[in-house]
Order: sequence, then structure tokens, then C-alpha cells
Amino acid sequence: MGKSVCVIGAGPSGTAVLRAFASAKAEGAAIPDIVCFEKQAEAGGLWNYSWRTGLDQHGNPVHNSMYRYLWSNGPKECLEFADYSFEEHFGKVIPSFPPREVLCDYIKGRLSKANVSDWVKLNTVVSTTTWDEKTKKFTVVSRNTETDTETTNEFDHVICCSGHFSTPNVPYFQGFEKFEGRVLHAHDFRDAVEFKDKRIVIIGTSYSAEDIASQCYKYGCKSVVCSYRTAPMGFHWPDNFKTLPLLTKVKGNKAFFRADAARGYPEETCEEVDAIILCTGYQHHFPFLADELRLKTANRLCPGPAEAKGDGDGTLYKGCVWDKNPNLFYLGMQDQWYTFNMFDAQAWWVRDAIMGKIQIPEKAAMSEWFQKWRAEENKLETDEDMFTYQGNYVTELMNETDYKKHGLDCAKVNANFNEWEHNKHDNIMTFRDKSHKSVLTGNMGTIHHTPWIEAMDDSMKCYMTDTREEYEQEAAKQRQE
Ligand code: FAD
Ligand code: NA7
Repeated sequence: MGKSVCVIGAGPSGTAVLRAFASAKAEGAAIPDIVCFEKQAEAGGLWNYSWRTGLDQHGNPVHNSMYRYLWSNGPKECLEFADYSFEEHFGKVIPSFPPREVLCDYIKGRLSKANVSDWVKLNTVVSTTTWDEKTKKFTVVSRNTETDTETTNEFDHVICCSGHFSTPNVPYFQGFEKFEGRVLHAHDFRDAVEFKDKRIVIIGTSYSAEDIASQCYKYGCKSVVCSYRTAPMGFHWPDNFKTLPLLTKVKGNKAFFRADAARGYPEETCEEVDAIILCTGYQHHFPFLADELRLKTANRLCPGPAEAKGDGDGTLYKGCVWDKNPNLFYLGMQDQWYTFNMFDAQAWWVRDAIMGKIQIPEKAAMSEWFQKWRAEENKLETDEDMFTYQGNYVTELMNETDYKKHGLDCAKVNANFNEWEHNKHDNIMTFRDKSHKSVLTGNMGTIHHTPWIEAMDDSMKCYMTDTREEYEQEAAKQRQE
């Protein structure tokens, strides 16, 4: 076929692309030459744990934002790869909220099955990507961090799968420079044990806020203030939690929170605190792409600038085609309810666009698509509206490729999201003890032998044990190692 494709990143999105091309090849199609550059030493993206923060050993920003004891925050039944069930990978039915290491193993298992390791260049950071309008090629410059050597290659297509939960959004609050406690962003949070017996403030109200607050409670922090900018999280928190409006300033070890009379906080309040954890989200950041190739967006379901029209002003047609230059694709740039299965739907679609099975239309049709989806996005109000919207998006993409043959029914996935939301609002500390039904196999997840709040060891060995007794023996062994 003679085309060449560069995939940037081998996380769940990048590996979905590899798997999509591998499946076309297995069915006898002539596929392009594929090279996937991955800056880490292993595939797996955020699901690899790194103890490092700041810069890595080569002076590059540490990609990883996941922490010790992180368990899936949504049911695994909502993300299951449609062509590779958890049962196929683990050989048995497992509970619904696996710890990070277990999900990482699942991602890597599917990649091994695709048998494409020779497409992946590990320890290789892409530093620049430019487009030449005359040759209609991308020039990608990358550096192997092990050998410290630079390579330049040309490609017909680039698929950017570099993730968007790595470059922290770090707001400033007055007095931070003299605060007597610790200030950190969720990106640098690694171990809740550090906050044992500490009084912490969590700024933000989304996934990182709810999970890091819960982690710190589980591992013994003294108290938590959940500070909101727009609206509180609305969960039934334990007694040592307090919800307050947004932080305004800090002085010494005191944190001040603004009044919000409409929600029952008529006056500014003040608390003595030991640490402030900024769970304030991330930036879409692509320093390795030329300006005219860079997506600029907030974390939203229909990515692109707020005022965009989708007619070549920097949005993503079908959520993955760069409208300024349809030879460039982005995967996984949406705010995420759906994750692994959405990346698959996108990967299969992008594969077919590159292989000419799907025609990318002219600007007017791209714009029409974008405006329709953006207008619908702007009307969404509830969580249910949002995951239903994303499920419809995934379904639209799937129906245009042979991914649909795997029978992923997003109505069933949405039902799982609904149950999960309900369980979280019932009890934020026990929702991970519930099980959900696989939309692929029809089997209910098993109930884990140890409630999440008591399960201190998140290793795969412990998680995979069948009884509480075995778990405790394994946990004791892990502590000794
Ligand atoms: P990433 O996983 O970020 O992978 C991107 C890859 O690109 C990385 O391997 C990175 O090293 C590589 N890369 C980046 N820049 C370069 C470069 N210049 N050159 C070469 N390689 C590069 N999702 C869930 O479904 N369930 C959860 O419980 C869940 N928990 C989460 C918890 C946290 C703290 C965070 C931050 C995210 C969580 N997510 C969760 C969402 C997560 O975004 C997805 O699950 C998934 O990892 C996204 O995959 P990705 O491949 O798009 O991006
Ligand atoms: P999100 O989901 O992007 O949420 C960011 C949160 O940060 C959100 O509650 C924002 O509040 C809040 N925020 C952002 N800027 C500020 C400032 N300046 N002041 C106060 N609050 C602010 O990021 P997460 O890290 O929670 O989740 C990202 C991924 O990680 C997700 O996929 C997970 O699975 C884990 P707002 O509501 O806008 O007022």
C-alpha cells in the first residue's frame, strides 16, 4: 500500500490503533508501515506506575499521574475492550473495580495478543512534528533516551495518542509562596500514606478530587476539606470531612475559604491545614507538534476551542480528524466517561480512514458534523446526559467499521454507568464493593473478598486471591518483600 503512519504514544489509545491495524492485517488487508513512538520504557500509558515526579531520569516531564493504591474509579464493565474480554485475559470472572496493576496487565495482554511489538519504539520521545504542504508529508523528530540519539522520519499520517492527563493545570492562590504546609497537584500525588494524621484540603470536585480525598481517608488522614469552585461534589462523606467554597488565600498554616451564601456559607471561613492538594485538572499540551497542528481545547466531550465552528478552525471531525489537516488524527482527547472501548471505536475508524475505506468529507460536511455534536454537548446537564451522549458518539463510530461485529451495546454500558452513579451517591466509600454485568459475556463481576476500604494492598497478587484468608497471607508476604 506504501503509506506510512506514525503513532505518538503507546497508552490505551495508541495500542488500540496498533490492535486495529493488526486485526486488518490478520484478515489479509495490505496495511501501511506503522511506527509507534513511546517515551516510556513500556507500553500502557498512565496505567504504568512511576514513583518519579517532575522530570524523569532523562530530563523529560514525567507522564504518569497515577498513584499507589489506585483502583479503577469506574466499573471495568464500562471500559472492556469489545474484542478482548476480561474473562479471556484472566481466565475467570473477576470483580468490577480492579486496581491499577490489574488493568495495566489487561492492556498489555491485548497488545501482546496483537503481536506487533516490532512496531513500537520504546524509550523514544517525539520532540517535533511538522507538515510540509509541498511533499504532503509529516516530518517527525524523535530521540531515543537510552542511546541519546535523534532520528528524523517522514510519514503520510500522524496519529497523536499522547493523552491529556499529564500536564497539570496549577492555579495560584494568594500566600502559596509562604504557606507552612505542603502544596501539590494531583499529578504529583503518589502515596496517601504520606498524609496519615494530616489535615488536608482538596481543591476541585471531579474524579481526582473524589478519589484522592477517599484515598487519604482510607489511609488515615486526620481531616479533609473539600473546596469547590462551581458546586460541591454532593457525596455523603465521612464525619471528618467538611465541604467549603473555594480557597481564597493562605497565611501561615491557615487556609481561608470564600463565602457562598446561596449554598449556606454566609461568611468567609478559616481552617488550620497541613497540606493542599490541587485536583484542578490537566491541560491539553502538545509541545511536540507545530503550532498549526496543535489542538487547543478544554477538557470536554466535543473537543475544540469554545467558539469553533468546525470549518478548519481547530476541531476534531468525528472526534478524531484534525479539521485543519485531515492527515493528522487525535485519539482519546475527549473528557472521558467511556475510555478503552471509545479509543477502540476511534482507532478502528481512523484505521479505515487511512486505508481509504472511509472517506473524510470536505470542510462543509465536517463543520456540519461538528456543529451538530457541539450544539448537543452544550445542552447536556446531568451525568446521565453526558455518558449517553458519549455512548451515542461511540456507537456512531463503531457502526461505520467492523468493530461493530464485536457487539458492544452502549445502552447496556450506560445502564452500568447509571448503577455505578447510584452506588456512588449511596456511599462513596463502598461503591467499589458492588459488581456489574459484562456487556460482552453477560456475567456479573464477582464480589471481591475484601471491602475496598479494608484492602490496603493493591497488588495484582493480592487482588487475584480468591479468599480473604489467602489475601491476608499474600499481603503479609508482599509487606516482607
Ligand atoms: P495515556 O494513558 O496518557 O497514554 C499516552 C502515552 O503517550 C503515554 O504512554 C506517554 O508516555 C506517551 N507520550 C506522551 N508524549 C509523548 C511523546 N512526546 N513522545 C512519545 N510518547 C509520548 N480511565 C478509566 O477508564 N478508569 C479509571 O479508573 C481511570 N483512572 C484515572 C486516574 C488518573 C489519575 C488519571 C490521570 C486518568 C485516569 N483514567 C481512567 C483516564 C485515562 O486517561 C485513560 O484510562 C487512558 O489512560 C488514556 O489513554 P491514552 O492512551 O489516551 O493516554
Ligand atoms: P477534571 O475532570 O478536568 O476536573 C477538574 C476539576 O478542577 C474541576 O472540578 C474544576 O472545577 C476544578 N478546577 C479547575 N481549575 C480550578 C481553579 N482554578 N480553581 C478551583 N477549581 C478548579 O480533572 P480530574 O483530574 O478530576 O480528572 C481527570 C482524569 O483523572 C479523569 O479522567 C479521571 O479518571 C482521573 P469546576 O467544576 O470547573 O469549577
